[in-house]
Amino acid sequence: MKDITLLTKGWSLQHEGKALSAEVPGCVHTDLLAAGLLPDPYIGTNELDVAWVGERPWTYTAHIDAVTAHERTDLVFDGLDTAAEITLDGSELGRTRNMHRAYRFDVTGRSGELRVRFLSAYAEAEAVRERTGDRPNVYPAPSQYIRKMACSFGWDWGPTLVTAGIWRPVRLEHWSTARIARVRPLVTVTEAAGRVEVHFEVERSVAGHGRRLTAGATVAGAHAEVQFTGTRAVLTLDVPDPALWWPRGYGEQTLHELELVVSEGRDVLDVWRRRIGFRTVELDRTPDEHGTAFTLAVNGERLFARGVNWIPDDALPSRVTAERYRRRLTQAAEANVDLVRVWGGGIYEDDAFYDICDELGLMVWQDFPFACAAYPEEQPLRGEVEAEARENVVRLMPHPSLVLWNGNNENLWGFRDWGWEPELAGDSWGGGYYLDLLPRLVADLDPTRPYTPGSPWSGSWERHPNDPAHGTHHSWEVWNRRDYAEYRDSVPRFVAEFGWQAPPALATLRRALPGETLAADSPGMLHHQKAEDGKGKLDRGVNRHFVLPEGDFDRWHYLTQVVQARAVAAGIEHWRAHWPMCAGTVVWQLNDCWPVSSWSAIDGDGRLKPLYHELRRLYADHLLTIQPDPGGTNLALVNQSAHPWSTTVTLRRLTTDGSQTGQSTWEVEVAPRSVTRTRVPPKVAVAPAADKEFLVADADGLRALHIAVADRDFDYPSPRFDVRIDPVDGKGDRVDVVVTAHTLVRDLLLQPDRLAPDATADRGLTSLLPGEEVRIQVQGWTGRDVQAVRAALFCVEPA
Ligand code: BMA
Repeated sequence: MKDITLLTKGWSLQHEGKALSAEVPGCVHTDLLAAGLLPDPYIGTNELDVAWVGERPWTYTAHIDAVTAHERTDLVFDGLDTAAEITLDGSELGRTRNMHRAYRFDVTGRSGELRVRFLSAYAEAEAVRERTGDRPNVYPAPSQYIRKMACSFGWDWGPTLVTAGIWRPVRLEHWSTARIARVRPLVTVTEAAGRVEVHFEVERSVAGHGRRLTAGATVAGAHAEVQFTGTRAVLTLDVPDPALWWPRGYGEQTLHELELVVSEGRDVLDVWRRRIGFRTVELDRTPDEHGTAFTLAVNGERLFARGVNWIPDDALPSRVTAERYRRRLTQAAEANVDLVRVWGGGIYEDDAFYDICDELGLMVWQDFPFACAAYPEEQPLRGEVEAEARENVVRLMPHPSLVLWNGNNENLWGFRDWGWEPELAGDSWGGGYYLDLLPRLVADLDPTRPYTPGSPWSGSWERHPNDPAHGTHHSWEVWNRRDYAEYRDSVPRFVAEFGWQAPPALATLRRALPGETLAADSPGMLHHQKAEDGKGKLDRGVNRHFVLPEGDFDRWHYLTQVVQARAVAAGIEHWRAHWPMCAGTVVWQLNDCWPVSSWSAIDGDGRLKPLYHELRRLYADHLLTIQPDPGGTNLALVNQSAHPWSTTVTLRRLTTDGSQTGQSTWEVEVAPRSVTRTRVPPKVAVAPAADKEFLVADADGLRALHIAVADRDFDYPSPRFDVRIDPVDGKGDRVDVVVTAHTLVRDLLLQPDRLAPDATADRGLTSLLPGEEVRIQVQGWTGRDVQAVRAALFCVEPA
């Protein structure tokens, strides 16, 4: 049986003549941090002072001993970041230049000093650029000349921290006769039968060549065996009536262990195990009267994808543990998200990421790692891209959560629309990867899964790649130049990116910017804002709705977070109400990789922005919304559940002092997976310029509130409310904050981190009518000080 020795201990990092103890997996930054030789790059402007780390070569060393009774010993690196020369006892084992690949070297019978010398990623990228010539890039970074996480070089939400190191596990694998080299389970489901075709390959030792081996595969009670003398074979397992895997909200996430055992006689040589799921996935791209659809269907169930974009959860990605993935993905699931897009400027994530998505029923859309640049197709890059894609497609294909491969982020758009095409003058730019190489590889290796060449993509060069009527669309004009209400001006077929920025929680800012007197434009705030004119866009976003609070940081911070939540709500409410024409929204972005002002719903310290709580409402099976459109005002009820939704809608017109001037009540039944839209009846409608009246709709505990004018033009009363703290018996670390409104209280927010840095609240923005109360569960703070709570509470104030 194969034997594994993990090589996690005994590593050193050479630094200025000293050998620092090194952590593997890890990276130079984490080792220097642990040794106290580097200031935390996430604090203040330290990022600038640590730039040198990415600009020089680094060497890791360890002693290895590969002497065993086995016929073969392989040294296996699951990931090297990035350009490395590897030597054992002074002789070269190999060179690498791709962070997205694993590497295996035959070190049979050898022992001695293992050295992994990393070149600076800049030096490697420059050397490749010399060979291929220059290509356009949205960012100044040379990210397209090296197969390394692109955002390592900086992004519009990320620091420039050019990492190097052994970022994934290393081990020695000792084996004899044969080892399992590659397994591709092709899972299909027809009528009531599941089938797994297990395509596998083995590597044989010299002595193992031509020997008769047995391979046996088992899943869900089905078993098949084959005897073989070559290096590859296929086993087919039929499972009658298998329990299916469903996305969350649609059914169970049943997983079945698939096991492949290769043996010779009674000797088990190697075993491979993964959890698979029985489910089908299709992507409907049929032309119709509106353009070209982009609708995912799982097990035949067409669905509106409730998505978020995922970026690497740490700018030093080796720090992201399985626990951290679980925490973050559970947060996504608890916000009623059902699809996570792994964005192309990051990485193919660790297996743990996809395991957790399998368990939580989160569908995964995986970008190949190409983003926002023209990528040369010359060597050495072409061979790297092919090798990396082959390896990762095979690695990830067992996961039922994986529903879509996507060629790149925004590169088809950039080629056509951002001036690349003329600038390239015929040079390669990656089109051959996205439109030829990658689809061929996916069709060959993983033919049960759909592939799309890019996001956005309209399906044809005859159309603009970002044409909202065809395929995927990235909606960025609104954040960049317009008011969020303008999300309502179009109905794209699938919104794969859109979003609005807000700063992180106050406790996150205080930790990241110690000693700074916080202001919207204080130096640390500006350093931790990487987007072009980010602060200007935040200010203009606030200013369209509120009076920009000059010199009042807390108020600015609250209002930017309100505008972020409202902006994303405007988009999702409108687009979801247009199902099935629009078949998904993927919010930019779920998470952050350091403390920063960004489009994220969860900040760099893991704290929740009000947007996070809003997502839970926006992505629930039942959504109630009021939407203005040029012809009047509509009320929409979205029912994404499998059951009819019968409810009573009460629509009221109220004045700012709380009196009611109109009401209409009616029964509705919304069919499963569908939307009902009703015009607001004229007798309750508010005039387009109404500044003293507003609409409130209630149904089944859901609430929608509609004010026709900008908040700054609305005649808000001075908000008045009582605050009470209710201890919660038996829960030592919890209290309930109960707020009772005496006036209209709009977008009330408790910022729990103002009570204690680690305190959390179970809700975000809440609007109360006079007389209504809300109970906010606060975890991690048990004070009794009502004044402290009042200081952590915000709401909309009259202009
Ligand atoms: C899109 C994304 C990212 C970027 C985001 C916000 O371009 O694909 O590249 O971070 O918008 O600008």
